[in-house]
Amino acid sequence: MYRKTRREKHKITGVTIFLLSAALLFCMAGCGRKEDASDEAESTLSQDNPPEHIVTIGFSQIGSESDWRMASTKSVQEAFAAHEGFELIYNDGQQKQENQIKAIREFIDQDVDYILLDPCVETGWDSALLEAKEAGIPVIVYDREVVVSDNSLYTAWIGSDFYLEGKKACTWLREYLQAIGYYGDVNIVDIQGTFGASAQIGRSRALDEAVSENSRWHLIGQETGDFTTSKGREVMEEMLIQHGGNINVVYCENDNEAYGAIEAITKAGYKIGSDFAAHEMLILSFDSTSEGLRLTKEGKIAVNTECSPLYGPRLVRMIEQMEAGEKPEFRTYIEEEQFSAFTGIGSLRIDGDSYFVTRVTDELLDEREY
Ligand code: GYE
Repeated sequence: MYRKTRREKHKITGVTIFLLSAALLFCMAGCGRKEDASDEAESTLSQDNPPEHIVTIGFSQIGSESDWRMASTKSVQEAFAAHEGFELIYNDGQQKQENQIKAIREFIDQDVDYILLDPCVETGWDSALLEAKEAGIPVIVYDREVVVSDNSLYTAWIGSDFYLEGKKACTWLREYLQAIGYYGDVNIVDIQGTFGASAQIGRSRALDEAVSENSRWHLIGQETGDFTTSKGREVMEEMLIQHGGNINVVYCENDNEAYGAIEAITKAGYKIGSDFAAHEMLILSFDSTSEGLRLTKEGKIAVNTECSPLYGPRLVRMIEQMEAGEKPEFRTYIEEEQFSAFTGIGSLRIDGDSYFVTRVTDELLDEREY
């Protein structure tokens, strides 16, 4: 569908250029000229061996801020490299929207066939996506979302339900506190993701809501750790200076922030755990990278809510589908799990649906691809 529209546009431009050039040549030659033998041979040759159509895809990636991100880049690059006929042009946005917008414009100039976009933040894409649309280039958004005034500015989105991820984490916490018989006050700090990113918006919103629904839960600190280990550590250090051992739960919006938070807590002389009277702190995290799961198995991360970065094969399928003239689903959520070393909670019930909580085993760690 999309390719046809694009080709049609090229055809119109091509025909116009051809007619103009033909007229020009005719005038220059005075009365035209006969095709000579070598011209004929050349055109026969190109008809017999039409050049293979290489599908070019401009890939605007956010950056390399986390283990998740590196795994996502690898997954996309490997999946397209494994299929003949695709050429992926990678661009690292260095966590800046302006770089990603610049990349989109460069891809348009290069006349790529598709643009693949993982948007660092949700808003501010309207003009760049409109330019892509006007150039007839379909844009596939994946992982994080874009919020635009006109949804026809992109072709499809595939990603996680970040709000549901947050709800799973908060529901697990509520169940866990009940399971250990803790009914006191819970002081929570939130190390948020990059402001304005879908993953931050959904996960923070779920926590904000859970706090307003549980009268004994108190959100005493909330600051961005930008999804990185170093910023996660820095924010945790500041929170410890401010609140000391009064912090009970640290809600890290990704695994890298959790690595940093654990380092800061340990360095400050506190322990990870749920003996709040002894000033232990409970860590919640998202992503479930292999290092994140290792820490979960050790009990350093109490619950790790999965967010899969393995989009490569899914995106290849989507583009193959479009190459075949089919229209992909406009929105697709991927399914994800939750992991913990605590065996007291087998599953969670959220809005009428059940979600299993998987125990982290060595086999699971061995199989983990990222
Ligand atoms: O959780 C984090 C990464 O957009 C889901 O971005 C992604 C998030 C992921 O940097 O680790």
